[in-house]
Amino acid sequence: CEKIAVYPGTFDPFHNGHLEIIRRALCTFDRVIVALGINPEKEIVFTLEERLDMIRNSVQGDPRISCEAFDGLLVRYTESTGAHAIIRGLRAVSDFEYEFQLALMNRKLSRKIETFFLMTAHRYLYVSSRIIKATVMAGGSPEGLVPDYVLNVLKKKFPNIRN
Ligand code: COD
Repeated sequence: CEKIAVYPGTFDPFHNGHLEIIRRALCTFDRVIVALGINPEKEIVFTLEERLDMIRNSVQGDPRISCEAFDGLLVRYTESTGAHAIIRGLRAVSDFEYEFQLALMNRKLSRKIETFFLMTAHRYLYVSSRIIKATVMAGGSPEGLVPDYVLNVLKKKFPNIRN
């Protein structure tokens, strides 16, 4: 049977750390659904449409990757797709506590869904959507840390970006 995984996040914006996790998940899963959810703790800079557009154009051409937004509980959404797995990326210790809580809460909410963690690639250890936003807002370029399509969107939105 087809092994489907949901990779949920805010993706504000999508970066190469995210992309790398998807690529590695595809070594184990047949299909990955990138799922844009609502994290009430985060202030968003890019609209839902902008974020979907950035992800879709960054993974373009790979039929194993799809992308959509969801409302409500992640586990209910995951069940509705036919997936049994949630993928999360882990950076340093700082991610661990939050990820641990999220995984345990999700397990309490659904026994059918298992969370899988993939450790970040070393070169993206320091990369986060937050640090990318802080960099571009101050006029710095995140070249090499985001897909080319995302870089172009960022340059349009923040014309002050210098290399
Ligand atoms: N390298 C590898 N992985 C990375 C990197 C990097 N450099 N940067 C980020 N990641 C990983 C993150 O660890 C995460 O796994 C994923 O990429 C997405 O990250 P974000 O920051 O875009 O996503 P989050 O953490 O804001 O997503 C939170 C959700 C939207 C998944 C969560 O709030 C949610 O499930 N909301 C729906 C309501 C719900 O069901 N809540 C759960 C019950 S409390």
